[in-house]
Amino acid sequence: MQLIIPAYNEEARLPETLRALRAYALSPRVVPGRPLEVIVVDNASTDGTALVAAAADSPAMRVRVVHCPVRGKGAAVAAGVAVTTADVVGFMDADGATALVAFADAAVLLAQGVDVAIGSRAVAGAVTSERHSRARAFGARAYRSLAGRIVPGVLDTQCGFKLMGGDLARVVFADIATTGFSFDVEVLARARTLGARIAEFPVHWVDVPGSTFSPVRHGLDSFCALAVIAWRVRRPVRTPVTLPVRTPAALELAAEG
Ligand SMILES: Nc1nc2c(ncn2[C@@H]2O[C@H](COP(=O)(O)OP(=O)(O)OP(=O)(O)O)[C@@H](O)[C@H]2O)c(=O)[nH]1
Ligand SMILES: [Mg+2]
Repeated sequence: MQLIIPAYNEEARLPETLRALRAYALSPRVVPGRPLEVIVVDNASTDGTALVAAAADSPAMRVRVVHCPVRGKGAAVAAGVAVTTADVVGFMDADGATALVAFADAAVLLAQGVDVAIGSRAVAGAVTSERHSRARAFGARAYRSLAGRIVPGVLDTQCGFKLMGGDLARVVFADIATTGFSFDVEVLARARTLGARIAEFPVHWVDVPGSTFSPVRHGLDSFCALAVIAWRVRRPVRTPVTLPVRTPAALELAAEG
């Protein structure tokens, strides 16, 4: 399995996340499609993000650093997916906000035939500790309700943890135009257009200080991006695409997880 971590000025938060991932990946039967390879995608970081990522590389868990020329979380994740080859591809935030048991929960869904397993803070069973300001919480609620119109039935498009079939990920991300924080909504809408089965599962999520999301700088962008996505995904797909079917090997690996 290949896991993408977009990272912008994450020298403080990334090392602990990579340490925890390595320990988790080494514990038995937890990560689908072992061995786990991590692809850290950096762009424009002005700190030692690339250095701390490279330092975490080990035979037990390979860590590769990819540089993305385009700014933004969406652009970074897309650049990461573009270099993947694995049967199962995932992405996760550098802050380690989502408890890693999410791998095991997502693996169960993939083994059951789900194409996109998304961590959610909004379904029954989720445990969250938020420390966001009232203004941000209000913005998040408005955002969720608009995003829910684009991908009906999905309650939390923005949790940073998602796993999906590798072939599906490569097809979907090849066409993604959203470079910022709203890219998840376009990914889910496109995946659904291709007939993918999407399932949310509850996560344990803690707010980790040091967010790169600025409500003022990124908030308005994120809402505008939703309008563009709604317009883009309504347009007919130009070339007919067949939904890639995961191989039995991928399903077995997921089940083993
Ligand atoms: N490469 C890259 N990564 C980014 C960029 N912007 C954000 N990220 C990464 O995207 C992930 C999510 O960002 P966070 O800062 O945790 O923000 P968030 O999860 O949307 O919001 P919070 O709830 O405040 O944590 C982190 O791993 C960031 O480093 C960017 O421009 N380039
Ligand atoms: Mg975060």
